[in-house]
Amino acid sequence: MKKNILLINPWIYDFAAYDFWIKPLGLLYLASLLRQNRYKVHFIDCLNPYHPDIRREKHIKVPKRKTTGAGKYPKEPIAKPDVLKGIPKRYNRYGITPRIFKNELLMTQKPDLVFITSMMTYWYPGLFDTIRIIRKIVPGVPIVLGGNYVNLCKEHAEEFSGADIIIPGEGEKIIQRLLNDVLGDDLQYIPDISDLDSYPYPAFDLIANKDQFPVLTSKGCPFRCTYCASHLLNDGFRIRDPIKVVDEIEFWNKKYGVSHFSFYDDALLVNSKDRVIPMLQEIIKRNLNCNFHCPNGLHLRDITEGLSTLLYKARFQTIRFGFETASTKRQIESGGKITNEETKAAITHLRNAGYNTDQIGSYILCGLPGQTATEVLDSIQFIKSCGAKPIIAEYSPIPGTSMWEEAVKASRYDIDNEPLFHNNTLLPCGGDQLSDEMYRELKMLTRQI
Ligand code: B12
Ligand code: SF4
Repeated sequence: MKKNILLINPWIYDFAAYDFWIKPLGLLYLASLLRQNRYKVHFIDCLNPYHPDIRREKHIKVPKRKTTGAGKYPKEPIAKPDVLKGIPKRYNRYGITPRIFKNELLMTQKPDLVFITSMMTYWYPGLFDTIRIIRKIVPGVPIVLGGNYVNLCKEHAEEFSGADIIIPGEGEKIIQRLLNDVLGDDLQYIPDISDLDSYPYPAFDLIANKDQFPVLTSKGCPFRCTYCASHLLNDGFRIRDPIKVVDEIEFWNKKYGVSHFSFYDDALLVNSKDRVIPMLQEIIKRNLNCNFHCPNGLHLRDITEGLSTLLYKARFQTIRFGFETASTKRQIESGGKITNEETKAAITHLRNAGYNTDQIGSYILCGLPGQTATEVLDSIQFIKSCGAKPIIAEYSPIPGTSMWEEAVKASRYDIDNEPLFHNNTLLPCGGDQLSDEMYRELKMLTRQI
């Protein structure tokens, strides 16, 4: 009989969470690989906003969703963890209710192994609750935990998560050894880590909400920005064949009629001549009836007149850039990924190609160690003057990044020992020069035309 692996996408517990095209892509890649190796997989998505039983939960408001696949999650208020008690904001569980989750577990055939993923480091309370419930309902089954929280806070996960096996890094790299150690199995198919096109497509059939699908055309990033963890999460910068990416998009479009796709790349536009340009040309040539979104910050430097026209023609509707700051000093010190002149030129190209202000969102980091409100204000005004929309991205300090030591010193919380304080909502590194009140004013300013 085939062995059975249960995959779980855990809850988010946070002050705020919005489904900005969030899907557990890494876990779905692993699901597909397991299937290719003849395992039976079952998936429970604690974040499924469309679970049919949600409507029966009288205390839960059924969330509004957009046709693009973004939207609100079902949510219910829960008690804050002790260390967050002083924060005057509601804390919520986002996703299905514990009752629905328990029912799902009870209805599932007893697995041989559980795989659970994790995303933000400060979302661990939802993850731990998920693990506790799995333990109770399916006792004696080994629970394997991976994903970003584990990659960035391995010791914390080992000490507190309650999982049996903690696996940092890309799952594809260790899956052979893991399944051999735990189940005594030898895999027949292992992808070549250096060739992303050797990976089977993610198991999107497992997700209920086939409203939009994420796409990866690469892993990693050639830059090393001081605040970013990309290099800690990926084994170098690797790219896919752009035509094979379009094959995948067309495949999902034909199979499920999915017409919205979001790119999860860290560096979608880098080396555009060999990657994104042929991809866009192919999308246009095939006349795919799809819309594309880039919620993750793109590199403005690579935007030219020609690339802007192609993006527009290929129906890239949501454009988000990682601009971060207009301070030349900080731009250089944090890695030099962009200058103000390049930003201005890129936005002009996009506007000339047909994009309006609202479609060109530019992330501005707020709450970096030592950052003043004036720096953020200047950045907002600069982006507005270029004709784009400023969007504040509150800084979340990440262990292992080069800015980490500085962040630990600047933070008003013990971020070194408590991942809950990495939460961007807390503006953990915002000091006297960027108080909560100043932050609110800045945020208001981004909304004014
Ligand atoms: C796409 C993305 C987003 C998307 C949503 C993606 C999602 N699925 O949720 C959007 C744009 C919404 C987003 C938002 C934010 N993000 Co983000 N995001 C990413 C990004 C670029 C990719 C994640 C991803 O899906 N990768 C692709 C898949 C294939 O990889 P994976 O899930 O990690 O899975 C692999 C391994 O982890 C492992 N694995 C995973 N699960 C399991 C399970 C088992 C059992 C095993 C063995 C292995 C395993 O194997 C998988 C396959 O190789 C990461 C950076 C990165 N490169 O990872 C940042 C990242 C996770 N985000 C980050 C941040 C800071 C944010 C924001 C706070 C930014 C801001 N200031 O606004 C917001 C917060 C969102 C919120 N509060 O709701 C930080 C993490 C911060 C933290 N403290 O944890 C990261 C690391 C980026 C960074 N700056 O360094 N993000
Ligand atoms: S360019 Fe973007 S993804 Fe790359 S290191 Fe800098 S912030 Fe991270």
